[in-house]
Amino acid sequence: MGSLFSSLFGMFRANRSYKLLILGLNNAGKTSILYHLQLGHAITTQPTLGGNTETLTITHPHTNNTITLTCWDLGGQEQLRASWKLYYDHTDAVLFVVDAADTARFATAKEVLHQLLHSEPSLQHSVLLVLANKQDVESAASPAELMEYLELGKLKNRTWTLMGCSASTGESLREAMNWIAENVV
Ligand code: G3D
Repeated sequence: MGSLFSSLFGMFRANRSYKLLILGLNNAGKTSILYHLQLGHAITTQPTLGGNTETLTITHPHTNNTITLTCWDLGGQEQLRASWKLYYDHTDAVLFVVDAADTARFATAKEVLHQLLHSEPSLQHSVLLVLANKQDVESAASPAELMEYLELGKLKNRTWTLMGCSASTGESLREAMNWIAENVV
């Protein structure tokens, strides 16, 4: 089927549940990444928070591996912030997606990311993968440029990385999931 996820299970440990959050500003490409990952699978549960959240749960039939991905927009929806906290507990990894071609919103993305990491105690132990998405767009900032812009060097006591990717072409999504599988303890 060409599904990325069917091969992903080989990367993750058996008999273990993984909880991943895909977060970022609207239009960053979160839903596209989610759909890319589930290609060939039809195991989707539908929005629970006013239509802004999508959750995908995949269980491997033989290894009892379960991977839950929850995806929502950060920024501009203050009224929902309290409900998001329900999803933070026991998060293994945060995938923070940035539209690398949308330079006008880098400042907002940076603010939202740092606020998230500093104000959510339940995310303290999550690893962080920042995805500089839309690398197929010519004007996109490079991963190195975005890393500097987002001031990721300021992060202390956290396992993190930044990778470029394209949800349109699928570029680097496999590497991204591999990094998560290797870095979640
Ligand atoms: P969101 O879930 O973060 O809000 P979406 O973002 O996944 O809905 O994507 C927003 C728009 O960006 C979509 O375009 C989508 O096709 C596009 N997009 C997502 N990822 C990429 C990428 O890697 N490269 C390019 N070129 N476009 C991307 P539309 O036009 O459908 O709104």
